[in-house]
Amino acid sequence: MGNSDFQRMVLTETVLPKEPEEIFKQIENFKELMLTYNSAIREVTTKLEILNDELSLDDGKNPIQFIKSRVKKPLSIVDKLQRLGKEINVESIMGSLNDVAGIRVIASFVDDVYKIADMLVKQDDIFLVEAKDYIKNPKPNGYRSYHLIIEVPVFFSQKKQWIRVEVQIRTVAMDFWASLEHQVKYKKELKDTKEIERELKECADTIAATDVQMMNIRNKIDDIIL
Ligand code: 0O2
Repeated sequence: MGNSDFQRMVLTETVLPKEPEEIFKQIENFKELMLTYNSAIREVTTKLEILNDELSLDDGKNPIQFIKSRVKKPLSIVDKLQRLGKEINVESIMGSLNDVAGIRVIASFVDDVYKIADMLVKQDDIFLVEAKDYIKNPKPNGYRSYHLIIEVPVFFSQKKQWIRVEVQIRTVAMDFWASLEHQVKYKKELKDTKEIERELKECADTIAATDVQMMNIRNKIDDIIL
C-alpha cells in the first residue's frame, strides 16, 4: 500500500482538510499509523511462527501451512468509516476499525485452528477483544473460519501503543472456498448469483465434511504409528 494513495485521497474530494499544513499533518499521522499497524502484524506473525516451529518439534508436523497478512488499503479504510458514519481521521481509524491490520493463518487440520487460536490468546501480552467461531456456527452462505480480534503492545522509542489486529484462522480447504466466494461478493458485473451461491453453499458443506474426515484419517494414522 503506497502512501501516495493516501496523499491522492487527501488531496481529492474524499477528505478535505482546509489548510495545507493540515494536509501534511494528516499524511504524517497516517504514515505513522500505518507503520504501527505493520509493526503489530510483524509481532503477531512472529508469535505464530514461533508456535508453529515449537509444535513441529514434537511430532515433525506443522499446524500452520502458511500465513498471509495485509494492511487495509487507504480507500477501503475511508469507505468503511463512511459506511459507519465516522469521521475520517486517525482517532476514528484506531477507535472504530478492527481489521486495519489483518492476518490470515492457514492451518492443516480443523483441530489445529483451535490449537493455534488457544495458544495465541493465552500469551500474556495479548489482549483478546473478541472471538467469533464461524466453524461451529457457519454463516448462512457456508463461510467457515475462526476470527480473533486481539490487541498487542507495540513498543516505540517514546511510547507503547496497543494495536488491534484481526486474525482469521482456517483450513486450506476453507480458505480455498472463501477466496472464490469473495469474488462473487465483490464482482459487481455478476448479476444473478443465486445458482452460484447455492453451489458454493453445497461446496462449503462438502468441504466441512471432508475436513473432518481428513482429521479422522490423520488420527488413525497417528494411532498406528504410535
Ligand atoms: P475483506 O475484503 O476480506 O477485508 P467487521 O469487519 O467487524 O466490520 P463483521 O462482519 O462483523 O465486520 O466481521 P466478520 O464477520 O468477522 O468478518 C470480517 C472479515 O471476515 C471480512 O472482512 C472477510 O475478510 C471475512 N468474511 C466474513 N464473512 C465472509 C464471507 O461470507 N465470505 C468471505 N469470503 N469472507 C468473509 P471484509 O472487510 O468484509 O472483507
